[in-house]
Amino acid sequence: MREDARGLPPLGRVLVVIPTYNEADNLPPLVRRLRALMPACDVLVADDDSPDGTGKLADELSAADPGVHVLHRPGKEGLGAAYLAGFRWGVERGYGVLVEMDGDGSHQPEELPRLLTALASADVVLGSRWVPGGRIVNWPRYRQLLSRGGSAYSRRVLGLPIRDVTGGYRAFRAGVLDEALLHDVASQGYCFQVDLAHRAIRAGHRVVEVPITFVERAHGNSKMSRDIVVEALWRVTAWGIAARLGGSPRRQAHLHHDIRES
Ligand SMILES: Nc1nc2c(ncn2[C@@H]2O[C@H](COP(=O)(O)OP(=O)(O)O)[C@@H](O)[C@H]2O)c(=O)[nH]1
Ligand SMILES: [Mg+2]
Repeated sequence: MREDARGLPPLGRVLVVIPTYNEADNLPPLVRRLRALMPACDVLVADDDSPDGTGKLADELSAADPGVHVLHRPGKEGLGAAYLAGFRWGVERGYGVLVEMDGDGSHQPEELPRLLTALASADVVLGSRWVPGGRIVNWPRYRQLLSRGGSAYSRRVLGLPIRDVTGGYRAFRAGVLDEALLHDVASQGYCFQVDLAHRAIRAGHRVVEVPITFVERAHGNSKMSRDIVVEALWRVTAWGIAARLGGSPRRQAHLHHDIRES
C-alpha cells in the first residue's frame, strides 16, 4: 500500500459506528447532522433491539440514505459487544477507519474532522475531555468525578500515558482492531473503552489525544449503572495485576494537543 509522508498508509473509507439502546429522540437528528456535515463518512447504527423503537427509526434513516446502515442485535448485551459487532461489520466490508460515537448527541459531529486529521499521523485518536481544551457541558459533579477518577485509576494501575481512558469518541485505523476482533474482549460495559486503549498502547500503536467538548444528553437516560462501574473496577484491577506479573511492554503514547479553531 502506498504510504504518506509520515510513513503511514492512507486512511481509506470511514465508518462511524453508533451503538444505541433507547435513543429514539436523539438518533435521527444526530445521524442527519453527521451525514450533512460529513457525507463521505458512512454510518452504522448498532441497535440492541431498543424497546423504544430506535431500531425502526434507524431503518427509516437507512432507507432514505444509502450511507446509513443498521445492525440489529437480538437484545441488550452492553456497549462492548455492540461495538465489536459493528467493527467486525465494517472491517469485513473494507472500511479503513472505524469511529466510535455515542448516539445521544454527546459527541459533536463537528469535531470529527479534527479527529480524522489527527489520525493521518496516528493509529488511534482518542477524543479527550481531560486534556487542555477539552470540556464537559451539563454533567453533574458526581459524573465528572467518576470519569476523572476512572481515568486516573486506569492510568495508574495500567500505566497508560493518556488522560481520558474511558471516553467513547474515538477513531481507529482498522488494523489496530484486528487483535481485539480476533480474541474478542470480555468487557461488556464502559471498561471496554479502557480495554481497547490498553490493548492499542500495549501493542505499540501510536495513540494520540485531541480535546473534545462532551455535551450531556438532552433526552433519554444514561445507561451507566453501578454494575458497569463495578465491572470496570474489578477488570482494570485484574488487568493491572496480570500486566505486572507478565511484564507486558508498554510504549509511550504521543500526547497531541491540537489547536482549536476559534
Ligand atoms: N447497542 C447498545 N448500545 C448501548 C448499550 N449501553 C449503552 N449504549 C449506547 O452507548 C452510548 C453511550 O451510553 P450512555 O448511556 O449515553 O452513557 P453515558 O454517556 O456514559 O451516560 C449511547 O448511544 C447508548 O445508547 C448497550 O447495551 N447496547
Ligand atoms: Mg451519554
